[in-house]
Amino acid sequence: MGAQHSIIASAKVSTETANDLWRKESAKKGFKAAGALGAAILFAPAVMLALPFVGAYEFGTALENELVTGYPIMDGVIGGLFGVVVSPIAPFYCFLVSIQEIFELKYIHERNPRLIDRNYLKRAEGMLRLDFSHYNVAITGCPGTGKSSILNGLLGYKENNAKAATVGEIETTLEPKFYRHPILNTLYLWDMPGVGTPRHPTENFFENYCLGAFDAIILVFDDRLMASDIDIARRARKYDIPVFFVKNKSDLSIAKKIERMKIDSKLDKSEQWALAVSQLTVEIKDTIYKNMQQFGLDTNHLYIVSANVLRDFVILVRDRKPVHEQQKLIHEKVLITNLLDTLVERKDKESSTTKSNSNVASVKKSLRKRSRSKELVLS
Ligand SMILES: Nc1nc2c(ncn2[C@@H]2O[C@H](COP(=O)(O)OP(=O)(O)O)[C@@H](O)[C@H]2O)c(=O)[nH]1
Ligand SMILES: [Mg+2]
Repeated sequence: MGAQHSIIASAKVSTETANDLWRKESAKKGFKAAGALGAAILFAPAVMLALPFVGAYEFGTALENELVTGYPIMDGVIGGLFGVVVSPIAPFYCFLVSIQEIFELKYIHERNPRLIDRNYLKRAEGMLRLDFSHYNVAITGCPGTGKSSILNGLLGYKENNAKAATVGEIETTLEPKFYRHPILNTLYLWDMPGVGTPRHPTENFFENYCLGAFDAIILVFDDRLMASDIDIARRARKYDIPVFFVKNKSDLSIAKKIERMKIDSKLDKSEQWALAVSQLTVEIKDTIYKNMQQFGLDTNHLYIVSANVLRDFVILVRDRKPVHEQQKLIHEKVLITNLLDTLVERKDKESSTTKSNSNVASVKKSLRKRSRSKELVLS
């Protein structure tokens, strides 16, 4: 971990955490709210004073057939009185309008899958050779968090397997590369370069690699969620791409906790493990889960895993061997199940809506070179 930190630091990797980003954005919002309040206080008296005159003018100058009383002067008086009656609510109205405008409340839950059009998909197809007849899942996150290890884990490959993605303490993945799943033939896992490095800055990452064209994104992180992770998750939400938040290296976190527990000799090994897992879960709830809530992200897709445990589990399933209790699974199994369920559901949804010419599914369909009907089944 120490060596890794020094390499990362020397490579000028972005170190802004989700907490830093939250503090920065909260401060900005605070300033904006103060501005909105100031504007409401400053301009409300002017609006209050103007309303009777505006009312009198609007009512008094109406077309003849729209006059209420038939006499412009009488209507003007009614309009003026109406202005007087509604003027007390002017400050509240001003405040609401400014708050809404400033915070852009209308756009908070914006989802716009139509951002992905034919050109976007064509770009993804041309640049990455994305094949839309398969399920494409991008594995992304900061450098060194274990993206390539998670990928190998999902494929059931040990590091020494010739087909495995390269794993290491330095930035090893410089260009996106896909790996076909050996059992689930329709599943392509993409090992993406680390986000937030000088070579791959956060701002352009999502668009440069057309992440909106993928079927799902696995966002891998270690101890902390970073600002770049939030950036990717927010953009993914806009494109309506499901994101799986994967806290990796849980084996290391647990080992550290057990080390601290050693004094308590009354607990046996599996009890110590269970206690450490519960402590880790509480920590994650207080930190990562909270970050996700703060930024309005889907907390249902937060998983605590170890790439090594994930790999061993996939190998057991592949070889049809029983999974023993010693396997020490946390969310490894549920991550796989939920990922596959989400992919299948998404494809089902897309194929049931292919009628509309402009939607993603029909564009993808038209770009497909060949169709396959193999089922995604992990027995
Ligand atoms: N103990 C442990 N080490 C891991 C785990 N995942 C990755 N690593 C190690 O973390 C380092 C970086 O892993 P890598 O997959 O290359 O990270 P990437 O840069 O995000 O692709 C390597 O030394 C891996 O062996 C894990 O779950 N547990
Ligand atoms: Mg890598």
